[in-house]
Order: sequence, then structure tokens, then C-alpha cells
Amino acid sequence: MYTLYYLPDACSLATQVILHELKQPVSLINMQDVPDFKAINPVGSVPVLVNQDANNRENVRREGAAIILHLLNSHENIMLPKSGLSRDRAIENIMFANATMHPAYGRLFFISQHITDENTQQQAYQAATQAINGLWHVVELQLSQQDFLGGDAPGAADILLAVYARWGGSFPVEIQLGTNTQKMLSAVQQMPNFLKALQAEKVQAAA
Ligand SMILES: N[C@@H](CCC(=O)N[C@@H](CS)C(=O)NCC(=O)O)C(=O)O
Repeated sequence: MYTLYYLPDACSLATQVILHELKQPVSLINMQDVPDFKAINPVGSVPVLVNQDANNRENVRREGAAIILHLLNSHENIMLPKSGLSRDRAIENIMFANATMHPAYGRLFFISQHITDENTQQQAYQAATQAINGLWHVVELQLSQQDFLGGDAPGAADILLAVYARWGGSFPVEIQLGTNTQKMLSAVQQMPNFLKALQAEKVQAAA
């Protein structure tokens, strides 16, 4: 049994979806309900995943990509091939999502929280949006060959991207998504385990 520390509608939503896809029972704890969360993750971010090993030792895992790779390496699945170039590509896609697209969206949150001058904020939003749209264009090109970054079926990277894509609507920006990308995101956002995860976090599904 896993325990997942999360923040509603944050990147930890993807970890929850993947746990469900792997048929792993999970108990959820909202990090906002933990008075000293930094004792669990000094960085102060979710996801954090906790489980007990065979010797009853508690293992605490931090960093989304590391957690996802640990889960995919630990439980039978078709999302992470066992070897070869397809495995390397799946890892590359997860890293692209977590280490490139996620920080690009992170700038929107930073701007809204730290830039108060209206003109400066507008300029910063514009620059951040341009960078995000450039990344979605890369996704669009990749999806011209296949339905999902992972191939014929949704993989962990697709799930991560489908979570980040939900964030754009909270900011005064125009995120441009190509038709292949929209199709992929909508398919992932309608997966029963995506809907189950949203429900567990008490957040709304996309309209
Ligand atoms: N590099 C970290 C970044 C995680 C991250 O930025 N998490 C955000 C949510 S998406 C967070 O926990 N923010 C804390 C807060 O908003 O208080 C990871 O991949 O796990």
C-alpha cells in the first residue's frame, strides 16, 4: 500500500493516475493538511510517495520523475518497455514532460505570484506562453506519427502532459495546442483512472 502526498490538481495528480493504472492501492494525504511538510520533503513539493519495504522499513521517495520510474520498474506494465531504444524513448518522454514542460508552466505560477507591475507581468506572461507553445509544437510534431508519445497507448509522459495542460486556463494566456495534441490530451483526460484521480482530489474534470 502506497501513501501519496499531493496538492489538488498539481503534478502529483499524474502520479496518482499512474498508481491506479498499475492497480496499486493508494492512500492520499493533501500536503496542506501536514503542518510540517518540509520534514517529509525539505524542498516543500509534491509528489512524495511512501511505502513499506519487505523489512517493514518506510521508504520515502521524492521527485516526480524518479517516483514514476520507480513505480514503472516495480509493477508490470506496458508503459515502460523492459529494454532497448523504446525504453530509452519512454524515459526521454517522461523527462521531457517533467523537466522541460513542467518548469515552462511553472513560470506562469511564478509570474502570477511574484510580478505585481501589470505591464511587466503581461510581458512575462507573453514570453512564458511563447516558450510553452514552442514545446507543445514539438509534441504536435511527435504526435503526427503516433497517437500518444508512448506509441499506440497512453504512457506516463502523456499522463503528465494531460495534467499540465489543465493549468493554462488559470492564467490570462493563450496556449496553442495542435489537433493531434488536443486529441491525445482529451483521450488521456477521459481515461477512467484520470477521472478517478480527479474525483479523489475533489477537482473538476475538463469540460
Ligand atoms: N522537481 C519536482 C517539482 C515538483 C513541483 O513543482 N511540485 C509543485 C506542484 S506541481 C509543488 O509541490 N508546489 C508546492 C506548492 O505549490 O506549495 C518534482 O518533479 O517532483
